[in-house]
Amino acid sequence: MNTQLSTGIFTRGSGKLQTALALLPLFPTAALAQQATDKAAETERPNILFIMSDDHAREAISLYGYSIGKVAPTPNIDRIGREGAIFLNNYCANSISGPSRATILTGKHSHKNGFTKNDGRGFDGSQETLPKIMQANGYETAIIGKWHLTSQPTGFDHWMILKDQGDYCNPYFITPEGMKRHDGYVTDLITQYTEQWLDSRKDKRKPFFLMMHHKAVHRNWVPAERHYHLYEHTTFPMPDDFFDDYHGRYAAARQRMNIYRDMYEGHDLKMVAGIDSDSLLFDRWPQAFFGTMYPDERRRFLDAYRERNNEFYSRKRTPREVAQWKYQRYMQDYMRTVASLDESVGEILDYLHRTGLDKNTIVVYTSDQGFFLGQHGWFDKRWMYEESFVMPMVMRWPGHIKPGTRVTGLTQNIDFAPTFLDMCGISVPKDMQGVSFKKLVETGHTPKGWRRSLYYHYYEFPGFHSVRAHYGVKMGDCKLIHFYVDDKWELYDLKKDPEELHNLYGEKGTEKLEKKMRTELHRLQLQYDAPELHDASIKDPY
Ligand code: SGN
Ligand code: CA
Repeated sequence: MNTQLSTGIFTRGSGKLQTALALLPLFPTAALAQQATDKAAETERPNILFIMSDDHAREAISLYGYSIGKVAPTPNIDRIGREGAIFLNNYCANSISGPSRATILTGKHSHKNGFTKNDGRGFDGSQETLPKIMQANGYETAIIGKWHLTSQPTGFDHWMILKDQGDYCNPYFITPEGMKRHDGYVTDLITQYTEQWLDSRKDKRKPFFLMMHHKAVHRNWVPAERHYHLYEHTTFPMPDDFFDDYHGRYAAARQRMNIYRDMYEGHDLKMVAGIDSDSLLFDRWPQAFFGTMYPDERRRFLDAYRERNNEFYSRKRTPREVAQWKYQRYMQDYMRTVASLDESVGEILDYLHRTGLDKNTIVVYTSDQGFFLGQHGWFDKRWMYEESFVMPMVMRWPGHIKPGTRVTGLTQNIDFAPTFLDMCGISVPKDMQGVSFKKLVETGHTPKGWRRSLYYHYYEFPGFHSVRAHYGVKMGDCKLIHFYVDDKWELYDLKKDPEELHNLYGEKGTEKLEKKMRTELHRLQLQYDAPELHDASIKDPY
């Protein structure tokens, strides 16, 4: 058993027992052996390092095997999945930041934890949460980075959170002592503060639960200075449906999240007024974002983009060519900020290795939701369409998760809290709506009776990007969505139409399928005690 552990051969079953037995030969007497067993039991409880980035699309993680990864790989994030598991069907319950975070903390859908939209009302921190339960069970808890739930964090022994969304350059952090600006690039600062906290823990025998929440790769995609020129000669593959006409999809035709129409040219795309200009084109919030750069930083930033910005003006371009140019600029900056995330993950994995913490730490990398990288011509998220609904996730836990595991069962962010509690041997409160997927990740198999469908509900309308509120169900290869404000339905067969371009709803021959999906939707609404909303009073601001 000892040999098996030390050579890294996968063993399942009681890790506690294995470690205790592994220590036995060192202790001559039974009493000492007992002490060792107790000590092992104490230290055996795994630590959890939960790394979550913001808006990181599955397609932008090379382990998932998409074409973007071939030109812009993420070797360190991949390492977690190679040495552990990759999740192939992991989804969020409500594809937007605050709600996803609230769901992760509570193990509940938005209508149960009360945080349905990013509307500034704040998370009710008096409710039961994952960190509170971990804390009550002897874990040291911390959160460093993006919080985005307005109210002050509860349940954490240590917290250091970004102000609101956080800035890329010289961001403000809030701690119980107040708010302070910190010089540096946000991803690097979060990495540095995470390591500092790990170093400074008072009682190192106590296991920890640490949430490391990055701002990257959130809009407006400002890279670290060292990455300004990365990918400048890379052409990113453009999705086939980039110039989608939204035929048959009422809500999709009414959004404001189009790369070539709705991106702000200065703020998002770093475009300037003309050849050799230092004035950014439409920069919606000049005080924030680039406004947090020091003058010399701003100069170096403008200089770095100058040649490529000049090139843009070097010849006349058709609207279609401008759209293509914008897509490349978007992808280059998006993947540059991903590069900083990947470096951060590499740094943290090395840190865990250096300190020996890697052996007993569950490392998770995920994103608060998915993101559009040009599909339908879009950026942002919010939709129940696959690109934004899916949450990429990889997880490493030596001795428990076999390297190369592929989790194919349907998992959702309501499951994270119950799973972590289960992995730490802590019982799961009955009112959590998620289910532990520990068995799925430990065995690589989906047990009989595991869920066959997922419930989803997006609420934030009217709101940024004008995505109409909707709920829906995904089951097998099918998806049924109800945009309830306008009472419009969509039905997709993902096998035949993975890009969700062909709305089958109301088409002849789909009646049976529609009925089946509707029945399943109602079953889920009952199961989760979810309201079926029909609020026709909400008006579209556009
Ligand atoms: C900001 C962004 C939006 C984004 C929301 C929510 N605009 O308002 O594009 O949808 O955050 O994002 S920005 O130009 O101010 O960045 S979330 O990830 O926090 O939910
Ligand atoms: Ca987000």
